[in-house]
Amino acid sequence: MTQTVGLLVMAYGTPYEESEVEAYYTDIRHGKKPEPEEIEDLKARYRFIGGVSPLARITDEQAEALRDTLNKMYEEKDIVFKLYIGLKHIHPFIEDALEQMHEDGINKAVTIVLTPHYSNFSVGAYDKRADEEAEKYGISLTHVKSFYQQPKFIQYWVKQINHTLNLIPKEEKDNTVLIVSAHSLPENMIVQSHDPYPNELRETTRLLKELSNVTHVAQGWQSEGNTGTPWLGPDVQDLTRSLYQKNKYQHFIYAPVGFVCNHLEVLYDNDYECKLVCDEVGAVYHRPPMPNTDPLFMELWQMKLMLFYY
Ligand code: FEC
Repeated sequence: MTQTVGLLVMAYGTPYEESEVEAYYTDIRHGKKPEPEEIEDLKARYRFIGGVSPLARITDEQAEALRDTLNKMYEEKDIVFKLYIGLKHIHPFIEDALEQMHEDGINKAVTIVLTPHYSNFSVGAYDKRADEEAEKYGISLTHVKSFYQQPKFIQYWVKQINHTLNLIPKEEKDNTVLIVSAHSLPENMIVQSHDPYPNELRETTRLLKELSNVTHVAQGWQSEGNTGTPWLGPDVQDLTRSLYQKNKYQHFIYAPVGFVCNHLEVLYDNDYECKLVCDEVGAVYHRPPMPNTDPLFMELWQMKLMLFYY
C-alpha cells in the first residue's frame, strides 16, 4: 500500500508585493514595527532589484524539484512525498503548513530548511516552530539540519568558482581572491551559545580552498542588520577593502554559500554593494550563479534524504 509522507520545505519568505513589505519587516523584527524610513529603505532595495524578490518563485521551484526527485527515488518503495511549503516571515507560515498537513491526514514528515549551515538562530528556530505545531497534531517530524558538507553542494560551488576563474585572463589569475560568505548574525548570540554556525562556514571555506583552483581564499559575513550590537565579521565590504589594500587583488569572486538562490541579500548586498566597493578600488567583481534549481544542486537532496528511508 502506498505510504504518503509529508515533505515540509521551509524558507525565509519574501513580500509578494510592495504593500506587504511593512508587515514582512515587522515580522522579521518580532512584531516591532520598523521606523518609516527603514521601511522606505527596504522598499527602495526591492525596487532596485526589480520590484519584488525572485525568492518566492525560486523557493517554489526548488521545493517542487525536490519533491519530484524524491518521488522518483521512492517510487519502487511505494512512498509518495506530498509537498508543503512553510515560510518564516510571510504566508504560508510554517504553522499553516503543519495545519494543512494535519487536515490532509499526514502523520509523518521530513523537513528541510533552504539554507546550508545550521545555527540555533536560523535552522534551529524554523525546526522549533515546526516541532511545536507538529506536536499539537501528533505529526512526527524528521529534520535535515544542514547540508553544507554534502559532496554535491561543494561540487556545485567548485564547478562554478572554477568556471568563473577560467573567465579571468591567465596572467591575472594569481591576482584573484575568492570571498566565501554567509548571512551574519549578532555575535553575542553565537558566541555565548557555542553555536556551530561559524565552524560550519569555516569548513565550507576550507573545502572550497582545497578543491577549487583559486589560490587566495578569504571568509566573510554579509547582510548584517542594524541592531546597534556587533555582528559576526568581517563584513564582506570591509573585507574587500582590506584585502585590496594589503594585496592589490585585481579580481574578487564572491561565493555567498550561505544562500541557495537569487534574492535580495545576493542581488543587492553582493551584486550592488560589493560591486560598488570593487568599482571604488578599481578591481573586477565576479559572482558565480546561485544554485537555484541547477540539477547538480538538486542531486544533493537525494543523498541527504536517502539517509532516512534506506
Ligand atoms: O529576497 C528577499 O526578499 C528576502 C531575502 C532574505 C533572506 C534572509 C536570510 C537570512 N536572514 C537571517 C537573519 C536576519 C537577521 C535580521 C535579518 C533582517 C532581514 C531584513 C530583510 C531580510 N533579512 Fe534576513 N534574510 C532576508 C531578508 N535577517 C529584508 C530586514 C532588513 C535588513 O536588515 O536588511 C535582523 C533582524 C533585526 O533587524 O532585528 C538576524 C539569516 C538568514 C539565512 C538563513 C535563512 O535563510 O533563514 C540568518 C534569504
